[in-house]
Amino acid sequence: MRKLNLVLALLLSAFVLVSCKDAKKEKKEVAKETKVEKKAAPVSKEAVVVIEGNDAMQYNKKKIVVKAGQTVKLTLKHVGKMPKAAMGHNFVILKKGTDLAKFASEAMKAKDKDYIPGEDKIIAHTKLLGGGEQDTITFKAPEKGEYDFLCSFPGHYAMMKGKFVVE
Ligand SMILES: [Cu+2]
Repeated sequence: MRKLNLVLALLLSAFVLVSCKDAKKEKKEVAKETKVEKKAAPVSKEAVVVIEGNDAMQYNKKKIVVKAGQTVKLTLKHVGKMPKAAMGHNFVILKKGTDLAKFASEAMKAKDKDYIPGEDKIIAHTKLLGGGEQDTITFKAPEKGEYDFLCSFPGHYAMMKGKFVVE
């Protein structure tokens, strides 16, 4: 009888040991999962945007979306072959409340400044490019909202415009 009790006690302690081990293992696994989750939600500080303009007076994007607080690295590529004087393209983002048509007509008169009439209505802009050229600009995303972008080369904004969205 005593022997039996001893065996039972041993069995019991072995069982306790095993279940303790299991509990530890589980804890470890939970910790692992939490770590993985943290890694899976990276906060990208930079938004890389590439937009193209062509000889048919078109951008290849009508909408660009970035996140508030991001640094935007934007590249405009003129993928056409025509010279700047005939088919120049730039990329201009306007401040909120700026009238697109009015800005475009002011820009038309600013040929000596590559059709940038002044910086006060502009959040960011590239250089004016001819076929085969490209320009990259870096700027801080403005506050959340929708902004107009356009090419300010005379007559282009009717086709070359879109929305720059900060969410
Ligand atoms: Cu253009």
